[in-house]
Amino acid sequence: MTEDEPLFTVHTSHLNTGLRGVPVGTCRTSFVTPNEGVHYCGYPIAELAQYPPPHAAYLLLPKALPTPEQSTAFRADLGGRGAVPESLAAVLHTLPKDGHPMDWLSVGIHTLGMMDTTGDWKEDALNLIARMPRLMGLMFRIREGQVDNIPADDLSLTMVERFVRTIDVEGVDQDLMTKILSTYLVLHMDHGGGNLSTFTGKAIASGHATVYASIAGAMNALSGPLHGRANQSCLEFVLRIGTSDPDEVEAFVRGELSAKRPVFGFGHAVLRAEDPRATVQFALGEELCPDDENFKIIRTLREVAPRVLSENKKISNPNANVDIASGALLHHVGFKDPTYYTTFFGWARVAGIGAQIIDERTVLRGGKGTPIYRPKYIAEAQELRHLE
Ligand code: NMX
Ligand code: MLT
Repeated sequence: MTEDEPLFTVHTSHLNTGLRGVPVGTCRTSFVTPNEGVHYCGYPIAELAQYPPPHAAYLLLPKALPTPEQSTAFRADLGGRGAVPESLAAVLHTLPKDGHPMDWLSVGIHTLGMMDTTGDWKEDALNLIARMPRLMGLMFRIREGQVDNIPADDLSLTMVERFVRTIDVEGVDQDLMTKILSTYLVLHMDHGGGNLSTFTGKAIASGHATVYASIAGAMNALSGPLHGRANQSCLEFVLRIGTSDPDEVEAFVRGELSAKRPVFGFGHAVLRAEDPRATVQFALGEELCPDDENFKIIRTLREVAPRVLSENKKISNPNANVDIASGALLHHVGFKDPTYYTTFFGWARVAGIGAQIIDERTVLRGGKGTPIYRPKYIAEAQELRHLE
C-alpha cells in the first residue's frame, strides 16, 4: 500500500450500511477472507485450533508463536498477574441474579478496572487477560448461589484449568470440559479489526478511556443477538426444535423466517462460505459427542438451513457461522444454561481486543496511535431553521 493509493470509492449507496466493506484502518492481529475465514497473524484458524489458549494469546501480542521458553515465561507472567482483588466477589454479590451474564461480565470488567487500572495499555490488557479466568469463575459461582467453599485460585494452572477449578462442578468430565473450552477460547479470540465488539472497544480506547472501560464497552456490543449472543440464541433454538428430523427442522427454519426472525448461527457480514470455526467445532463434535441429541440437531440444521436461506437472494451468506455449534458442545460438557455462552465468547475476545487496542494506541502511525474516532455523517432531513 502506498500513501495515495485509492482503496475504495464511497457511493451514496454505502451510507447507512454499517460501514460494510469501507476500509478504515489496518489490523496487525488477524484478517478474515470471505472463503477461508480468520487467520491469526497469517495462520489459518483451523491450524491453531488445538493450540493452548496462552499460545494463541501470545501470538496476537508480539505476532509470533512462542518458543518453549517464551511460552513458559508467558504463562508465568500471566500467573503472576492473575490474582483478583478479594473485594471483586463482594461487588458481584450485589448484582441482580436475573441480570444477563453478559451484563455481569461487563460490570465485572469495569469493577476490576476501578480496582486495578495502571493506565499503561499493555500492562492493563495483560492484567485483564490474566484475571479473566477467576472473574468468569466467580460470576458462575455467585450467580448460581454456590458461594461456599470456592476453591482458591491456583495461579500455577492454565487459564482454562483455573476457571474449571473455580466453578468445580460435580459429576462432569473436567478433562473434556477443559478440552472443549480451550478450543473454544482459541477459536473466538480475534476476528479481524472490524467486528462490532472489537471496533467498539478500539473506538472507546481512541478517546483514551482505559483498557477496562474499552473492553467493558466491547462486551456490551458483543451481547447483541446479531453478534456474540447468537450462540445463546442458537442453542435455545436447538432446545426448542427438540428433533433432528430434517422435515421438522426445515419447518422450524421456515417458521422463523416467516415470523421475520433471524436464523441464528447462519450468515455473516464478511464470510461467504461456512465459517472454518464452525467446521472445526463440527469435527470436534463428531469426534467427542456424535450421538448427543443437540449435536444431532445442529448437524441437521447445518444441512437444511443453508438450502432454505439460499432461497432468499438478499441473504449474502446462507452458511453456518461460528455460533452454530459452540452451544451444543458447551451443553454436552455440562453448561446447561445457554445464557452463559456469550460470556465465553467475551472471555476469549479480551485477548484479541486487548492486543488490537495495544496496537492502535502504541504501534500504529509510527507509535503515535490512531487519533480519536470521528467518521462523517451526512445530515438528513435537516433544513436550516431559526427560532421565530
Ligand atoms: N436469518 C435471517 N435473515 C438473515 C440472515 C439469517 N441468518 N442472515 C442475513 N439475513 C437477512 C438480513 O437480516 C438482511 O435483511 P434486510 O435486508 O431485511 O435487512 C439481509 O438478509 C441481508 O443481510 P446480509 O447482507 O446477508 O447480512 P448482514 O451483513 O447484514 O448481517 C448477520 C450479518 C450475521 C447479522 C446476519 O447474517 C444475521 O442476522 N445472522 C443471524 C444472527 C447470527 O447468527 N449472528 C452471529 C454472527 C457471528 N457473530 O458471532 O457475530
Ligand atoms: C466475530 O467473530 O466477531 C463475528 O464472526 C462477527 C464479525 O466478524 O463481524
